[in-house]
Amino acid sequence: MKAIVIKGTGSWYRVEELETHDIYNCRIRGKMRMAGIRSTNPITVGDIVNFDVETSEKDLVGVITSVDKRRNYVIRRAINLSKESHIIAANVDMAYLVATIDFPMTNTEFIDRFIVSCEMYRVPVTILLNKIDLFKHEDYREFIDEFKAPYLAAGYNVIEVSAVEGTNIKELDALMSDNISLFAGNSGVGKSTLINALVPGLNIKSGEISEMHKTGKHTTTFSEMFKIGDNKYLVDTPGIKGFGLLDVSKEELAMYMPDLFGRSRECGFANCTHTHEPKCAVKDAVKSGELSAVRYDSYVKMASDLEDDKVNYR
Ligand SMILES: Nc1nc2c(ncn2[C@@H]2O[C@H](COP(=O)(O)OP(=O)(O)OP(=O)(O)O)[C@@H](O)[C@H]2O)c(=O)[nH]1
Ligand SMILES: [Mg+2]
Ligand SMILES: [Zn+2]
Repeated sequence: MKAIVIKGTGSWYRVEELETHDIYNCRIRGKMRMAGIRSTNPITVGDIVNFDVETSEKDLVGVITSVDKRRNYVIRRAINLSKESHIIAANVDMAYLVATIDFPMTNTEFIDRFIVSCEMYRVPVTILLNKIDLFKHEDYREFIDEFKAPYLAAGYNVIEVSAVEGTNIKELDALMSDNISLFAGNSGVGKSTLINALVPGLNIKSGEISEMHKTGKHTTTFSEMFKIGDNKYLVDTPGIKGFGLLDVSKEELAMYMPDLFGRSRECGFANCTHTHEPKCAVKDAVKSGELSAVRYDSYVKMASDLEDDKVNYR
């Protein structure tokens, strides 16, 4: 039988059978490893799995025997220096990166790392700028527009939303015709609150922001998929502190930043790394203001981290 994984806690997986839509609790048979991926979790939310039913008096239970090939996935280095990865979700139609300009403040390098990783595994990304209700005063407008500009220029959609006041929630809902929408970002940015706003009556747990540190408290602890229509799912994920890149070399990095890459064709050297070389069209574009210095700074930091491979996690 075939099912889609809707929650995984490491030892148990909650799956939905594809035809009957019955929910089964499954274990995995022995040690299962995905070919080529060293991961802390061999099976993730969004995976399509094959399973055998086991007889049980109470619940529907089963044993997962294999995982179908993934169309794409969102993956990050499990922790700094580790060669192991953590797969956040598989078969994702849109990754919504939830960011906030304050309470907590989302670091732009974190955003850029997340986007690069999504580009690598062909996951489309949209940025949601949440808690916009806190920044209504006109004094914030310029800052918000400056924050958004590099991403809009790179071709990403950036939507200002408020989960609390409902700003642009209808518009967001209209975009969710896709199969699986993932919500990711730092703890406390409002991923769970946004999902609650999109799905009235769902009432998943959301948490407070720490007064002291203006950061979230890691309220959501496991990724979980919520069905909101026929083949339409939202995935809530635990807040992530940093994002470590995997499987990308310094030479390849620019390929995954479309705004930079577009300029690199005019660089003087074919193998230009856009750092120390003369006649670099990327650096020229930053100087003239045509390319965002924020994105370029992230590129330089990521490239140097990839080089020494010591601190590739921010
Ligand atoms: N003012 C305001 N507060 C919000 C908004 N969205 C969420 N919050 C608040 O931010 C806090 C954290 O929200 P959560 O939804 O738990 O954040 P999360 O991203 O799911 O956090 P983790 O599960 O820890 O990763 C809660 O107190 C929410 O009420 C918003 O649009 N505006
Ligand atoms: Mg949450
Ligand atoms: Zn260059």
